[in-house]
Amino acid sequence: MSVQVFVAANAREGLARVRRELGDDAVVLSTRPHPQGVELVASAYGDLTVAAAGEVADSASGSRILHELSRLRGMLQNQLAGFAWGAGRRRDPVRVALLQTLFAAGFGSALARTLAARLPRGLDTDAAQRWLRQVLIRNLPLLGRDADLLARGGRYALVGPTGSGKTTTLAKLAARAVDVHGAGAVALVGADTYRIGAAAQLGVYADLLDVSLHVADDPARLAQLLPELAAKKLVLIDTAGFAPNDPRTRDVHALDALGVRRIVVMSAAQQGAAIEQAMAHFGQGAAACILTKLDETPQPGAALDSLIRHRLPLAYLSSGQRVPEDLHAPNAAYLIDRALKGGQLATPYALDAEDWPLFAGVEAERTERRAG
Ligand SMILES: Nc1nc2c(ncn2[C@@H]2O[C@H](COP(=O)(O)OP(=O)(O)OP(=O)(O)O)[C@@H](O)[C@H]2O)c(=O)[nH]1
Ligand SMILES: [Mg+2]
Repeated sequence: MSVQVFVAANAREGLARVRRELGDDAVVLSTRPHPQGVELVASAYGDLTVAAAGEVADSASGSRILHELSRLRGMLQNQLAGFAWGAGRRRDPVRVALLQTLFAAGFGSALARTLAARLPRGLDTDAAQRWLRQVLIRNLPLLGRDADLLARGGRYALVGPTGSGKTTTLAKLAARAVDVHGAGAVALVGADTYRIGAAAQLGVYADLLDVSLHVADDPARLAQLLPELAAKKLVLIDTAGFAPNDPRTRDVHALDALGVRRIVVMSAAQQGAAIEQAMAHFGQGAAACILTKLDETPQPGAALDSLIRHRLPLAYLSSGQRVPEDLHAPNAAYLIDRALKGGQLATPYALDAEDWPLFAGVEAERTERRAG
């Protein structure tokens, strides 16, 4: 086993040298203060394995030693990551505060890192937070007034995960369209023939609004139906909700071939990973997104993050169950302010001061490794 001693100005630099010379899997056996900074005793991981196999007759105790070493290695790496975080915070406190703001508000690390890397130099903390707010507002894609789907009309299918609010949102859109174009210009099509009660739910709205209602069990029937509805200014198609990885999501993409534009209906109350998965399945090639359940969402950061990264324009917001009242045109400043404010909520999921060094220290280590 070749054990080497490294002396460096600080722990982060020492760890970087250990990795450079002994590889990413190197095990740091001990650290202690040194007049020139810090002394690290380290060994390449492979050497350890060989030594353990050759020197330790009892394989059970050998594996215990390896296990113990690996535990120590984890502890030390966490500590070093903490040092790295401390150093990073001292060196660039404004950038670190910006990352903290984004993570706390539920934005993902990909967007947070991209924004932190573009933060102009020389800003103080307040100016950086103002810059962040402006950048987020500017980058949140909204459907422009000229592209308003109700004013322009067309054929739209509302797609998205189960229970995201597709049918309720469709009713809200239909009610508004009736106000603008009259009941005779609007048609509803039920393509949800999977869920019991789906057709009845749509039928209630069609009766209330006095608009025509049609049923299309499959894409072939929809292809026949659409020419019959050519005179309608707006045709709204209610689709069945699927889990994003359900093979039936193929039906959603069959709509494109019929010239039907997709509107993704997404609950902002879902966790980021679920939003991302749904966006990957329903969002590609979609015309717009409608975010629902804003009223049930203390932290809409993850949903906004997804729209920003996928460049999918937001057409409307839904913030309640009432038809048609709870549908609103989106306002980027309002949404971003809500998201940033959501980051200040004290929830059991918020990282507290002691968690940050570990979390962000690992981030700093990773960034440094990539840069090196
Ligand atoms: N709080 C709140 N509830 C909403 C909102 N939009 C819809 N809902 C409720 O969410 C539930 C599901 O709404 P639906 O419109 O049936 O959802 P869906 O996407 O059509 O559901 P499936 O067809 O089963 O996939 C209903 O109880 C709605 O009233 C909203 O913005 N806020
Ligand atoms: Mg539905």
